[in-house]
Amino acid sequence: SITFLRSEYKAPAFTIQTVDLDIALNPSKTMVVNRMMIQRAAGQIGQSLVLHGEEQELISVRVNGEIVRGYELTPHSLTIHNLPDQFELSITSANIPEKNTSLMGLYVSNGNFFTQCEAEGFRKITYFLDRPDVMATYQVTLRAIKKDFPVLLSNGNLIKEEELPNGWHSAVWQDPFPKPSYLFALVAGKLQSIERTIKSQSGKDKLLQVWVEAKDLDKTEHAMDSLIASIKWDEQRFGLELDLDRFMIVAVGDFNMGAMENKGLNIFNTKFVLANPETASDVDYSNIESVVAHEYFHNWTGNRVTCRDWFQLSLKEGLTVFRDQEFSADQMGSASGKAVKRIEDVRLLRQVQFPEDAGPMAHPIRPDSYQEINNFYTVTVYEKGAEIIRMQQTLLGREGFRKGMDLYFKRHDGQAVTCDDFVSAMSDANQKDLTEFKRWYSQAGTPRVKVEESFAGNTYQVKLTQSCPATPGQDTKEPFHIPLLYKILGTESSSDSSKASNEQLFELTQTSQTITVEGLKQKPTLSINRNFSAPIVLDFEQSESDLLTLLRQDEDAFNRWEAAQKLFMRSILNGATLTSDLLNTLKEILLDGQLDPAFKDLIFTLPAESYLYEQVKVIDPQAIHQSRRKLRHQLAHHLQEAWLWAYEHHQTPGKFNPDAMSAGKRSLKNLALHMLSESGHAGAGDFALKQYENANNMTERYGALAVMVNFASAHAAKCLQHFHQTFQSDALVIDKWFALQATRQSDLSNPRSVLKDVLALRQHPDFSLKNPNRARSLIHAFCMNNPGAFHQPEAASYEFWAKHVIELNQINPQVAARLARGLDRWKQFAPNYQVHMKSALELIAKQDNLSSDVAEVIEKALN
Ligand code: BAL
Ligand code: ZN
Repeated sequence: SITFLRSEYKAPAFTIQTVDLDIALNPSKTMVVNRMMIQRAAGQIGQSLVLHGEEQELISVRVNGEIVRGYELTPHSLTIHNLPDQFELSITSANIPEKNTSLMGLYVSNGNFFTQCEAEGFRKITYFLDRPDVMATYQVTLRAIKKDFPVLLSNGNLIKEEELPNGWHSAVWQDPFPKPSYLFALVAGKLQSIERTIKSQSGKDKLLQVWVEAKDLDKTEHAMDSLIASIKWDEQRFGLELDLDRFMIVAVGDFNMGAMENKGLNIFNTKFVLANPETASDVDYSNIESVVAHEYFHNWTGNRVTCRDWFQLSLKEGLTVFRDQEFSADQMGSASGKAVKRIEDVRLLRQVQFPEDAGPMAHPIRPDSYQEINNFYTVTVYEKGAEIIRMQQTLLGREGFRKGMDLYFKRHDGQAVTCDDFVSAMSDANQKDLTEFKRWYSQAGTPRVKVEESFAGNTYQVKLTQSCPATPGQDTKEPFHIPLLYKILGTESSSDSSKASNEQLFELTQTSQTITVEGLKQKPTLSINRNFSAPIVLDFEQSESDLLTLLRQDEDAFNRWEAAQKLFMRSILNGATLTSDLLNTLKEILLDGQLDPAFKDLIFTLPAESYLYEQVKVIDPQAIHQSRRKLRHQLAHHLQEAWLWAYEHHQTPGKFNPDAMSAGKRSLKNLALHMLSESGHAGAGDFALKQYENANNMTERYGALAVMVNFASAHAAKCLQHFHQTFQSDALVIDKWFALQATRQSDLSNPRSVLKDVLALRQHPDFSLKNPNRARSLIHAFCMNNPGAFHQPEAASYEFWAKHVIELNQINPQVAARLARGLDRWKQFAPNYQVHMKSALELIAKQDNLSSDVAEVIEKALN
């Protein structure tokens, strides 16, 4: 396989100014005529034109109207020699959308046509310079049989519609903004829309549409509201206005990713569009809001300013995730809501990104190499990328960050640029040297900061020492520039309390530095890395009494939460008992009527198993799983009365409202139900059944069902069946039905029981590996989201995993490669697991016809 290197970037030898596509849509054979105006770039005399192209039948090539025959064609490219400096190139080709199960390029889903071009899908539609630094303006003519495909959509503005002979019709779309090919999109089929017209900042009318299948029209309101809120937010926070007259969102049931930011025509996985109270949970509502925002925000950070090459992916993704995180935090409506959002984001980072950064696929947020770019749409590029943007805002302040954004757009609007260009704009707008900071872009691995406190003779000192573990290809690391927000608590007795009582920013830039505070009468309590100001691991043996102080009174809600997480982690990993001080504090928190219920819910959400794995040298997954369950049992048992109070006092009567406060109440109520069941409360079974039967929303219904299934209630089977029957025509809810069973907790006395259920569900008539959401709801859910059931010291579940990676590899390489990541951390596991994991990996490695996607992941894991 080929490895692509960032250092080998070369500007294209030709540029394409305009693209005129004429596409006659037919599921079994779609014809594409692509007429381009092309120019030789300066200094490229004598170069041949090498276009990307895959899985197409090439029909003809014309230069300035004349047929060309002397081209070279390979399965991946078309090379044309002896070209003038400026010419019209017209290429006719055909492809077969209904046979396209990779869901890249043009494909059919439920009888309708959709495209996905990022990163390299456009080359399956036509021959092209399919790279993001080639930006052209597009005009697109779509033709199709009208009765089958009444709606024809593409990027930009609709300029003409026509009836054609034989029941065909056509539509012409023009996108006024130059764009790279990865932002091209078309949609055709039987769809309907809801629309709204709004006025943008400068008073222009904007038409907004959400397109879905007719049966889903009643599930579009939340996506539309989220879109309008996103448009307003970007105007207010960054002064960025929607630049098109029309903005469309389309939902599709077969989709590899969450959604795609095609210019003016965002295509979404149905999971991130469709919602009504009966079918979507609070988590779905909140995901829809943030994904709609994310794709909309790409219109500026990604589309108006795009990436020079795919190594720069975080330029648009890290920045856009940061923007959607800030938006969602602002939508929470309260300070505690913002903290809740921050905690949720950090939980995701630790659960998924920290393991990635410590495993065989570790890469800097701006990778130096890849075999398959699809494998680099990672939590590192996205979520860690967002943390690196957030740190720049922390270092420069919100106003400074805004100045940097303004300069970035002023310099680079309409261009394809690099991460360095972004940091230069931040640096120049603020006259701040970010040279060392840029190591965050080039070095992989999660930095660790060791914190050592001392107190002597009224002087308090904190010694900070940073290090970073080796990662593939990077044995040693230079120090990172780490912004640490901190505050010193308990300085009331200080002679000059003003000195130490405010939150401050410490910039750790060297291997070791010390913070000194003089004039204290007693040792204070340190609150550091507040609001998780840097994406690091803190090695800090803070005393239980200091952690309890933080848990009780730190006004930084993140560190309050963090204190509880640390104490829980010590209990799980070291078997430390929960002291009565801790239990009393937790009880006070749970019973505190002033505290945000969503925050309480997070306090009692234990560290994820995948994060716990990162804390030990050798992973014994069953030991960690059982120890974690034991801790949960203690929390359930000791606080039983408080859980009962929480269950009874977090009702949300009346019409369903997805707002943050109501959602928080429901999540705490569901947790309380879980804890009551765990504690063996006599009423728990009844509560669950009643909650299931009376629920007017999916969050409560699903929460109750989950409790019944996880605690093997006598009603579980009946309710599961009822749930399936009630929602059988709603694919997204049936996905939940599969996922719930795939992620249920294992019976400690019968560890194979979940696998047995999953094997049976695999044969269920509703199951299909071809639909990515469905595949993920069962296979990925079991293998990646149920570590306690999946990891057993035997071959069975690892063989199940390998078999499905192999099967999916034939159908959809991207979905297969995600699953293939499931054993990334195998070398860290205890030998009795490792041996079976290795065999499973080797079973995949020896297959012929592995896609580049799966091959790269498995090769790196075994290396
Ligand atoms: N650009 C791929 C999907 C997303 O990140 O929005
Ligand atoms: Zn994105």
